[in-house]
Amino acid sequence: MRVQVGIVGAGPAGLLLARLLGLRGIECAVLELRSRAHCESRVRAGVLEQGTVDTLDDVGVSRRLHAEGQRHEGIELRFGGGRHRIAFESLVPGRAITVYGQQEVVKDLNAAVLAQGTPIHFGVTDVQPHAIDTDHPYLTFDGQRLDCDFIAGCDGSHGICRPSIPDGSLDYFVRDYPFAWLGVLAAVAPSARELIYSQHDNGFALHSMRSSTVSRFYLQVARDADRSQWPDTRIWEELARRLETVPGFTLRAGPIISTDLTPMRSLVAEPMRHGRLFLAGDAAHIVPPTGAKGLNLAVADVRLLADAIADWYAGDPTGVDTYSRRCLRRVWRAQHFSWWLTTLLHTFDTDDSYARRLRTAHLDYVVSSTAAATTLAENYVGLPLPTR
Ligand code: RFL
Ligand code: PHB
Repeated sequence: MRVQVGIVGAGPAGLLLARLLGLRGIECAVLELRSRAHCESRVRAGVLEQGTVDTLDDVGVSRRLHAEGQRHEGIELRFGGGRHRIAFESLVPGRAITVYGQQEVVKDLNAAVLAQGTPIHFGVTDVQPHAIDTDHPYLTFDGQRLDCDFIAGCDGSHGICRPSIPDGSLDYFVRDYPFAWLGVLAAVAPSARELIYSQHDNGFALHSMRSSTVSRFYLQVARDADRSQWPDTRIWEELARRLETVPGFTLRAGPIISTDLTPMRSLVAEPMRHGRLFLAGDAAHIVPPTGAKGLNLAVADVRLLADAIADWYAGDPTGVDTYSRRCLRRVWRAQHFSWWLTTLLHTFDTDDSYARRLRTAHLDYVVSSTAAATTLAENYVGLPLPTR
């Protein structure tokens, strides 16, 4: 078997790359470890930046997103019992976020990629990149061989592509936080129209949603927490406490559909290329979910990668040679933003009364200064996407 680009991983990065390349007439194939049903039901991100929505519009994969997703022109910050709206419509006019589940994006992309005739091999085990230092790289899987000009490693943070790069070729930059997020999906109408990020002495809480009947919440918990320590009644009590305001706020509770635990971590592997293997999305970098940047960064990476590969086939290798440097600029901006928001909104075991006062002063500045609120808003809705 031979294609121009072999893509490992059918998450948002791999699927969008397959779509972008397909539209340019570049032949590819996608190899995915898990089943299609599994990929389409994994509950993860919910916030799409303006540039991500624009990209999905460009590739003709946004009909359902516009029909079923919700456009939000603000978020709320809560601390000390107060509530403060960060109003995108006045701070960053014309830019907004769209709340639409990542698994819905994946469903829409799967359908478009298969419809354009690009094969997605689901449930393949033992994928392995070879000869990435040569002009003739190839992938093996399940006893088969796929020759290609380029390999795109879009296989997430636990994938095989990054570890297949020879030891010592990548620099790693890592920050582990001493806590995790307990994610909760519940069959209950959202308790507010917009997302609420709440800083509380007991820890951070986030109110988000998926539809008019499904809410999504997150609670800061210990890094080694386990679900048995968090029975449903404790989850609802803690959410109500951490989201509390003066005057009161009523949190709607309902049946919990599922929970998940995400240890908070930042990681960047540089450069995002080794020979003919290009890394994109979580395969190259992860951020704590506080800034809602992970999926959006994956989209920004593969936009650049698709252009770079198309230019290479047209005889211009510049884009391929500068791919890593151009991606990393945005990646590090997102690293900083995610670290900043995480530090601002979470509690740390090392906090003393001085640290708590500093945090309150910082939050107070963010919600009372137009300059500070604009910094939050423009990073949150997403800086303009890079061009070639
Ligand atoms: P993915 O989605 O992990 O997809 C990688 C794919 O590769 C497959 N794979 C392999 N395939 C073949 N061979 C192997 N050896 C393989 N190993 C793995 C996997 O099965 C999978 O299908 O990476 P990608 O495409 O780079 O996309 C990244 C995003 O998924 C991730 O950054 C976001 O989910 C992060 N994130 C958020 N991002 C946002 O932009 N906005 C948000 O609101 C947001 N919220 C979140 C999040 C992530 C969370 N968790 C669970 C980590 C909230 C949470 C709780
Ligand atoms: C979500 O809805 O899953 C979500 C929203 C905002 C975040 C992270 C996750 O920062």
